[in-house]
Amino acid sequence: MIDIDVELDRAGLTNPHVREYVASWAEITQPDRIEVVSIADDARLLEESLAADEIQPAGEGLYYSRSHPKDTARSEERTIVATADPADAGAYDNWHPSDEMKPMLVERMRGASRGKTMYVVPYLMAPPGSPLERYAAGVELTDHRTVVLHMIRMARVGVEHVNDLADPTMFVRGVHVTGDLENLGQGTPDDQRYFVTVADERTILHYGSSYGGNALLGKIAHGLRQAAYDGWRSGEFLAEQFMLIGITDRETGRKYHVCGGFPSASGKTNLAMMLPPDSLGDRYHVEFFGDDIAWLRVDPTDGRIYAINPEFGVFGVAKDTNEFTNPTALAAVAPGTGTLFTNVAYNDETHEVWWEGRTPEPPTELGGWRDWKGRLISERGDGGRDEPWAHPNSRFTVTLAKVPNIADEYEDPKGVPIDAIIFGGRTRDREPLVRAITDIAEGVYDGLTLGAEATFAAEGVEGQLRYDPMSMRPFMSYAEGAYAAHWLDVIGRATDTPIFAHVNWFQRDPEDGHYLWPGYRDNLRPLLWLLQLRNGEVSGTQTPVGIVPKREELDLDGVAISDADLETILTIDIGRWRQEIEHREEHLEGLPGLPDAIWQAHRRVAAALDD
Ligand code: SPV
Ligand code: MN
Repeated sequence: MIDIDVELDRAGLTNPHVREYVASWAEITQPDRIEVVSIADDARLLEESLAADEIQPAGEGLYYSRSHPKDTARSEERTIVATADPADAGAYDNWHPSDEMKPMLVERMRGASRGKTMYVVPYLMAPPGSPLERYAAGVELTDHRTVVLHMIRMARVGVEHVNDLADPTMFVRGVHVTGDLENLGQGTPDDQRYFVTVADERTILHYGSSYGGNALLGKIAHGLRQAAYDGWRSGEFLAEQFMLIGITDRETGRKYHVCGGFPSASGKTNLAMMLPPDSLGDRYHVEFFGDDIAWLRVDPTDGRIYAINPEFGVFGVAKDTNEFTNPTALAAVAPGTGTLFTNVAYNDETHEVWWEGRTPEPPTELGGWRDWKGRLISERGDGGRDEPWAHPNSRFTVTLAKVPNIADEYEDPKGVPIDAIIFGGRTRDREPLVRAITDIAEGVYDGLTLGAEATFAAEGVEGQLRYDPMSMRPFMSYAEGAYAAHWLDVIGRATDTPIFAHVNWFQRDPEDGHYLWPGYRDNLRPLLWLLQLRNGEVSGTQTPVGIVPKREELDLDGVAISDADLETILTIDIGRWRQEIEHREEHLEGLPGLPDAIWQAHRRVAAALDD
């Protein structure tokens, strides 16, 4: 039996409740060694991982890792929220009784760390000193060193974050066991994986993966699922899959903050890291706060909604990241940043990395290049042409501080006041460039009816949305009715309410399919209009589904768009909207216990469309 106390003493981990929790799980998983880590251990852990060939060098201060080929993404089917109360079951949270789930997880984890090290990762999911700090402390126990390297980049890691808690029992208890990835039946009826958040016990038990949100328990298991549940139970805050940016108008000296949700593959990271278009670059400065999670609360001093990004880093999708789509991200992963790339293509000889969309064509000199599975491209038989080199969910992991336009106040414990909350999906028709919503219930209703378009027949009916309320579908941790009521309550308590808006960068021409709006940097233009609308500087045109810009209200200096295309993206297609309302009705009926205010908002919009 290992002497746990010796290691906990060495690391200065003094919280008796954390010590007890570590000891009780060590008894279950039975590791050979135990090691408490902090950010100061990063360099040593990198050296050890390189020596053990778990990661490879990818240039100066850059690293590369491959995951097991059967373990490359979050699994929604295997992700479960468990509590003691069946009323927590919603349409999306995959609720199971906790007294059924816990013994199953303990069984799978028993003895699973024999021969391995159990890393103890104490962390904080908030800037230190935040009013929400009491919900932010956690400890992840993991058997995987690469997961530790990721956690050090994605969360604030160190014993100081759990030693002196106001309530020493108030930390999230996370246990991550990788399991035998070769033999877990991933994706089969006999799938052995379980990713369980026991929300009413603030316990997270993940078994059967070492990838992303399946394994970095601070990020979405704690930062979204657990935090959403805590925010609701306490009544204090919302935890959402939102990006968060700041926009400064140098001419007026005013500073604005915008947060918002976008289903995956809708360009959320690109938007969060956006630079202003050249013609507006002198006047406006855009700052990055976060690309994936925001916690929102009402501040009693000024009655405004304040947001923090609880994360410490970015776990960004590599695919299609390039000088045009996201120059900020490329600068953030440059040499010397400590970036860890996962499942991109890697060159054994030059230590370069590459992914689809990094350059229009893959490297022509194939020598040394291996795909994400480790196969030499030159020996693949397709000359590198047929199968992708990088996995579509390949990632870069880097701390926020390395993002060149990171906001000065990103660690401000208070957070930043929110002016606008936006939602956006990938929609080829119907959704205009931007429509603003000033009524709170209609704004929340809009978030609840957010969706991403089904892209091919297998995913659903063409033109019909896969609804993804607030972009939280994979992260819901209690019933949607209560979730909507909590939104109405928190935003309703603000005395200075943010404006809501729905945005869409992806309208296409029905004939030739070209995108009507150039997107990327130019996306700042509709956001500026939205902020001007909130300030009363423009008035827009009221439509049944919100306020759209009059064309002369948008600053379009230097934008390549035809008059006809502009007309289309600023116009409401009433026929298509009536169709959508019917789909929405069905969608809302599937969300149990929605508040009356949401149904009334729905009926108001439907009636306005029929006028
Ligand atoms: C997402 O899938 O929305 C992510 C990545 O942010 S993961 O942390 O793996 O969930
Ligand atoms: Mn995400």
